[in-house]
Amino acid sequence: MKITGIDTIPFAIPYRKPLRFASGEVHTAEHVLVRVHTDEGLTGTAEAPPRPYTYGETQESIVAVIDKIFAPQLLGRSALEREAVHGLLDRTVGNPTAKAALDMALWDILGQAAGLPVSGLLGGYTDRMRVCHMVGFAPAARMVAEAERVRDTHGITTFKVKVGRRPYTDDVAACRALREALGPEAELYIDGNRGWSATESARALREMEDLGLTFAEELCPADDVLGRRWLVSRSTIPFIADESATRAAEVTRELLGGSATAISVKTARTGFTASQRVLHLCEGLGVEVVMGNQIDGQIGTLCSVAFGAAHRSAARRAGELSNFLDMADDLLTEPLIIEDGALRVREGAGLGIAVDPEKLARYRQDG
Ligand code: MUC
Ligand code: MG
Repeated sequence: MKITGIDTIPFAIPYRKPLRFASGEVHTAEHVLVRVHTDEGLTGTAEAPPRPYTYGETQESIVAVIDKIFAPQLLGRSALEREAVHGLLDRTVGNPTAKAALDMALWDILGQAAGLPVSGLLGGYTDRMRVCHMVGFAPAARMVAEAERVRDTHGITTFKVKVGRRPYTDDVAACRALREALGPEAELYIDGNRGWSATESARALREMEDLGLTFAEELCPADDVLGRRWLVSRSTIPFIADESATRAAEVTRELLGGSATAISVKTARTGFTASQRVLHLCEGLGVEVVMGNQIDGQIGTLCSVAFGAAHRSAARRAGELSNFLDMADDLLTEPLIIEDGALRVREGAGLGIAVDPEKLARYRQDG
């Protein structure tokens, strides 16, 4: 089955409420819809979210690298030979979300060709994941109100709290307010997006020791190598590497170097093929994983839950699958629904992504 065409369609959907965190903020989902067409009439679909503050990609760069570099390499190749495709993509460094979208679109084609759901092909462990909601920067009372609304509306009881502001005591106060409002049954962990120094992080962790946090993620930069190792060595909770350890090689380096003790897996940046490499590496090393959120839209979220639910070690913890709730709209004909704190995998062959043509026409930016 040969690849005959690749569409890269930039689109923009506003957020009702922007998401703010230490390394940036998102007001509009300016993503790229990626579609891979084949000579047998099957089309694979995925979504690439540019995150310039994390990977250096922009919406324009994603379109350009696919149109100018990847598409010419892939046209005419078999859509079922992912290893060969990755051999070609890997000749270009960087561009993780562009490569990941192509990988997931190919898995979508594989699933459709086999008449099987991708989640089943990947591992088929379960049909849903518990959902964790990510709470962005705001005054403490607004963060509490958001968490309570999400809990009451969707049954979500796990929250990742964005930290990394200065003074760090503002974030400590927000986490304390969340714990007091949500009670001991809520699961809370924090993500600093490299906003604090190692010493600020250590102080903040000490002052939050009684809050029962499950994890701490990227509190300080991994590039502050010795400071980060010092922090991780004294942390009493697992320390998640997110943006500092994306590819398997980085994961190995950060874990063996003592700069992390758990890993965030994001299909938006490693697709399914490289996410499996990261996941299996973590299993082999005996390290916990969390399914992270790249501030995905509904298409990206569907990919994330398909992968997370497929694997025992990924499905063990709540996945970060709810940020699309803050978007004013989305592209799917049938919107995702989070009920009783869980999101289900889509049934049917492939990934089950059906894009609403009217919505795509409304939000696409390429004329
Ligand atoms: C996260 O887990 O850090 C914010 C920046 C980014 O790259 O992803 C989000 C969420
Ligand atoms: Mg993170």
